[in-house]
Amino acid sequence: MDIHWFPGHMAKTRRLISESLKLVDGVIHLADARLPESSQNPLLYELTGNKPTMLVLAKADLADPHKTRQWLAKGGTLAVSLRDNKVKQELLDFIHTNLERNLRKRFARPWRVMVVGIPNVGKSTLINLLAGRRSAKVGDRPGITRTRQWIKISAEMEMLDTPGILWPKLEDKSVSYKLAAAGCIRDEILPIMEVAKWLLGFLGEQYPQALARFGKGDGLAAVAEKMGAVSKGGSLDLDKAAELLLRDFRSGRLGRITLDGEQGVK
Ligand SMILES: Nc1nc2c(ncn2[C@@H]2O[C@H](COP(=O)(O)OP(=O)(O)OP(=O)(O)O)[C@@H](O)[C@H]2O)c(=O)[nH]1
Ligand SMILES: [Mg+2]
Repeated sequence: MDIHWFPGHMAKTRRLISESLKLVDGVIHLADARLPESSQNPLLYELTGNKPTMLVLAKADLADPHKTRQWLAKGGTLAVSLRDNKVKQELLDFIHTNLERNLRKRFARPWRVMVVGIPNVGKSTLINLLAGRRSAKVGDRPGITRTRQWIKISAEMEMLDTPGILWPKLEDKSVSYKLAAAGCIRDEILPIMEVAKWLLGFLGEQYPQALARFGKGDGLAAVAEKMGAVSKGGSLDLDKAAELLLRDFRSGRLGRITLDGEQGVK
């Protein structure tokens, strides 16, 4: 699979990030703890160049804690649940330490930090958590933030929220499935049935307990049966089953699952 796509708003975001770079002291590259490797956008590393960049993994509450620990063992990265207000101080300390370590000059003005990442990872949620108010629009689908927005975090820090951006060519089939399963690619880009079948295969191999409630039946048909996905005529509705399976994966109802292997192993 070679998905060639780069919607106009992502090309615009690429320009916007490049132009904003000179205004900021550092960059938070936000990725998803369920795909700590595949959700890091290589295009963003290219764009941000040697600007001090810190990697933060959001959605740690949905990820396999064992794999997250393995992943963090190298150090330098923070994994958090942005649903938990208690991580606010930990995040602020992480950001301050990173900026102070990487910047020789301390300006009289507040720190300026830009938050970048693929769609739907939690960029706006992170900013709202730090600001202590809902300044940035948040939503459980990709493409919520449409333009850049400066938000005051405190007297010492301002943050720039940016729209999510992917890279122009999704070459690796399994990366595309992972991004789609985690809700970072709109459901229209990849057929939902294909994504759900891939997820079933992955879970069957790596997290069989997540599928236990569907019984020993076969694939999506078993999911449709157990979840009552039946069309008007009474036959099993596999599209609906695919949708329900993905919904349950994304919300954590299937358990805490990480789709990437150990660091460096996809
Ligand atoms: N469980 C869980 N959900 C989270 C976490 N962080 C964000 N979310 C949810 O993820 C969804 C996307 O969050 P946003 O903050 O809108 O993501 P974004 O990166 O700004 O997305 P775009 O603006 O579309 O690029 C929302 O439903 C959030 O509530 C987290 O740490 N854990
Ligand atoms: Mg956003």
